[in-house]
Amino acid sequence: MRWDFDQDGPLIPEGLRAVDLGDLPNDPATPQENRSLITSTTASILKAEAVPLLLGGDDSVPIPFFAGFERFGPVTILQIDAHLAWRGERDGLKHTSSGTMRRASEMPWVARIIRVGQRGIGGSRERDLADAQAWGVTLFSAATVRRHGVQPVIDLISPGSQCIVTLDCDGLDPTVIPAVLIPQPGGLAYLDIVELLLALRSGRGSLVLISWNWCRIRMYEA
Ligand SMILES: [Mn+2]
Repeated sequence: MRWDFDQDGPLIPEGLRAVDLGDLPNDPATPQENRSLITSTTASILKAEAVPLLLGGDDSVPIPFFAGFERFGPVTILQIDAHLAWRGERDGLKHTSSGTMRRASEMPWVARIIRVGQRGIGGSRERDLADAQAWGVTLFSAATVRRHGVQPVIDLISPGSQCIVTLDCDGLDPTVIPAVLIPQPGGLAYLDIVELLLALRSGRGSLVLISWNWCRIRMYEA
């Protein structure tokens, strides 16, 4: 058994088992089929009362992942990202990495959205920010986290709520993960993420799920 110093415990606690389902088929006929496959796979894992962990893709991949929770809500989404991702559409397309959280906000089973790590121009337009705030999104910019740590974020998550954690790698500082599409200095530290996840595991969220998006790998919508 491997000891994990971040958790101050075993890497995988007793009674839990990690199962690798492998890659989903990566040659769907259409982007819509690709999204449907992510949604149906997520829903079937939840139906089996397991915790889905999605790795890979760009930051549009969480949209069909969130869609898989339709019959398993209400959920709180904790998103760590340098960007606001609240664009209505980009180049006429709705399911892009620029609109991830706006799409999430349109899902009735998403009760709350908490965002952490925004910085720089964050890919955001002023009206997108106004829309996000009007919806009720709570934002903790990277500068706010640097000033106050992650405890104010943890305090906002109701104990026992179902929480989806979605981690866009560009939310972390590029000295931690440089292989993202648009590296931007000033991001969260590795241990900020560890602290957030451990707080959720210890009873704040009854369900912790991570979609870990390597922004370097693009998933295009036709
Ligand atoms: Mn991002």
